[in-house]
Amino acid sequence: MKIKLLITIFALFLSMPVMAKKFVVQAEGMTCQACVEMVTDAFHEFEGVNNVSVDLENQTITVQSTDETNITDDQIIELLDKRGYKFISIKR
Ligand SMILES: [Cu+2]
Repeated sequence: MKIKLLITIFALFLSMPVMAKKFVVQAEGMTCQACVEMVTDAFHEFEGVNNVSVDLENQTITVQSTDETNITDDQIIELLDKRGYKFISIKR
């Protein structure tokens, strides 16, 4: 049955993990869980962002997004600066 095959292919397609790109931001000034939440929420404002993880010990923010090209370095610098954190570098 052709339709059954099509449905199977479609179901497989849907179950594939979303192709995600990621970048890692090195920052300074994040000290507690409130900082983690603030930074996490801020990055989630960008379209396509599906995961943000903050490592307080290493002062890194790892952002996974379906399209990380729509988030510029300047936007990230501003995002951190506005909230009192310092941008150090970014690895894309
Ligand atoms: Cu804090």
